[in-house]
Amino acid sequence: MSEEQLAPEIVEDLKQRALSQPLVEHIYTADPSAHVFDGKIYIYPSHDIEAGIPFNDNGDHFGMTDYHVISLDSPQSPAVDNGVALDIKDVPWASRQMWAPDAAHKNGQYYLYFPAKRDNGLFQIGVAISHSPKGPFKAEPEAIPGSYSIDPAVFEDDDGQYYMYYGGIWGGQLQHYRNNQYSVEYDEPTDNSPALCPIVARLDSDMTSFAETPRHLQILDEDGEPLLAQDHDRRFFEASWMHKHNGKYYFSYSTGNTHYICYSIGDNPYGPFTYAGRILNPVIGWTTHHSICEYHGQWYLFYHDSVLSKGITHLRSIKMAPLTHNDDGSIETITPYRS
Ligand code: FUB
Repeated sequence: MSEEQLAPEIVEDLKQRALSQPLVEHIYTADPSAHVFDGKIYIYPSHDIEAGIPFNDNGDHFGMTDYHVISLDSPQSPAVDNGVALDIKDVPWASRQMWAPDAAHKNGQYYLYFPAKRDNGLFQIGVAISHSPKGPFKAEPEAIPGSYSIDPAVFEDDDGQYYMYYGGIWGGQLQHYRNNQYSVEYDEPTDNSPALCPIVARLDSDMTSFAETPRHLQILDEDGEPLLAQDHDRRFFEASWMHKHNGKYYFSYSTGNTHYICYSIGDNPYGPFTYAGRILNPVIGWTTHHSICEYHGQWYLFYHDSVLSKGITHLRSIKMAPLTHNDDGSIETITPYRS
């Protein structure tokens, strides 16, 4: 393994200063997508493992093979691991790398959305269905038609429509798509061009297909101009999430190589969204990925870091912390370790 571990004394110091502790420590978990279903908190994370694949910039060492659902009766309750909810061997179209999932509930059915690579090395997004939020989930035989890239996040609007936000650059392959078509010739835009943005599509009433052609969502700066590809502190990288607060739509995401969770605000599920600031400062570990949900009037941020594994990027642990919306609609920035 080419990743270096943090020294024991640094790990001990980080544990003491950590804003919150891992929700579970018996397995590594990451990319927590949290929802309140039936009055409980259900978290749909990636299940990190040491797959024995050498570290590379494509993220092949993130070689996950199944999902576990973590539940909490309330924010103060112990987190419960509900066992294997879906295994890659039961997904006919997928061959490897089960990355960040999300879930949705409609009419008594629960839908687990997840990215994985096919045999040809391309990511697609699949769906699996259960009568219980804990699973087990049964995978549809094929991936969602027209889906690509990674990190699906499904948002239910107040009018009962569901929208999927997805995409991630570099290992997530979004840079190889234009107008929903793949070409290895397509790449990241040049520095002064608008940055690549995430994709949004409304889900069909069956929850297993898109109701419309997926489109890019725009993230604009304070002057109404698209964020540029060179603006690594603010441009979209991966880890889409949507929540609604006081009638406004908050699209949040990871900036990847600069390690921030940022947010932008819009007036409808498609945007455009205007960049509004940082939600989470960098954590220990390369990746940062989050979700936001409300429980009994208090908002929470769910996130991960690599302190438990002593800094190993692909062995992460999910955490949660209270999140505050200020009166002006801004979100207070969270720093994950006390100084
Ligand atoms: O967990 C694998 C990948 O790492 C996720 O899909 C990304 O968002 C990053 O957290």
